[in-house]
Amino acid sequence: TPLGVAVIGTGTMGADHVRRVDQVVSGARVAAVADPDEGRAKGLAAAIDGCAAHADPTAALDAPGVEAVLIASPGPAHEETLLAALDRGLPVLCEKPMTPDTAGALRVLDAEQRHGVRRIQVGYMRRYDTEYAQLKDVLTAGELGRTLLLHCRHRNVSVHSYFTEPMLINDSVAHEFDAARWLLDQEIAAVTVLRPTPSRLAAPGIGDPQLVVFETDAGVLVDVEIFATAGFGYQVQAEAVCERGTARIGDAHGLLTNTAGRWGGGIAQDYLARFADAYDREVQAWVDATRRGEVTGPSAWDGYAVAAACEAGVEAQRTGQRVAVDMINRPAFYS
Ligand code: INS
Repeated sequence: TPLGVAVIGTGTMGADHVRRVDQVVSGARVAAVADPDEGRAKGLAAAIDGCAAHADPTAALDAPGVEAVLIASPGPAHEETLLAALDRGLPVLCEKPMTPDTAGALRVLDAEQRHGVRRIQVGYMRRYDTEYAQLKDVLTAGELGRTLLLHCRHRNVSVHSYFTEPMLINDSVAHEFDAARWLLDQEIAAVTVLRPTPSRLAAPGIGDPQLVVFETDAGVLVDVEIFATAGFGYQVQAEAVCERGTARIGDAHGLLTNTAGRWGGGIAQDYLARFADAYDREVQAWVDATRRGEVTGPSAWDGYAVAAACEAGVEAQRTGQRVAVDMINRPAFYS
């Protein structure tokens, strides 16, 4: 029988996950949805057989047939639902950021360790993107030698009205923090943020773009251009510079045409389009692992490590200083 999933939060991401679990992923069904906007939850549930709708997340966890939880509510609401899921022994896929700060992330690590077995996967879906996986394979194979530098570009079309400057780090560069840790198998040691004169098209109060430079514990330098109001499209690129060559992803995603003296192609307009395959693979892998009784993918430890890098990043952004990342030692539970 298909795995009964409760989807908590039905905004842009949550609604897309409801569609994915319902129509794309095999071996799972949406057993419940929750959203503070109960009308919205009911609207989604109405189209799905045997799907309950609730305003309260814990009511959705307790709905009949729920065996696993996909959390897609806003970051500050994650901790409460994560702890409630652990209390019930339910496996979880939690969207990024796991928690908005390290204090919350540490409480989640404690709770999962007290629970005794890993239950939490965190939604850093770039690890499931074909191009990222290719880059990881190339770097791991070692033919290019050691990685020295990683150049990243992270461009969004525009920001929501509730976007704030720290969100450039917490919401956006969080992906590069996780991707760099994963690609290099290293932790982030220190973060510096540099700013040009902001774009005149940037949202009020947000110095956009910014250059976020971080150092890993093995001395790799990573630079990230974060440009949240780039306007023209959604673009994520990365180039590793190694001792014996370079490896680069994200240049062209999809069809390239030549016509009438010009060449070119389309550019995705948002992350749901650019990373559609990655999200599909991520959720399928989570469902498959859950049905085998396993937990794979980015862990709560990864969620914590990114939160620690984000904390340093936001302070670096505020002060203009180089800020060291303050982290606890990795518990054996997560090794
Ligand atoms: C979104 C999402 C996107 C990222 C955006 C962020 O929440 O995580 O992948 O590019 O910057 O605001």
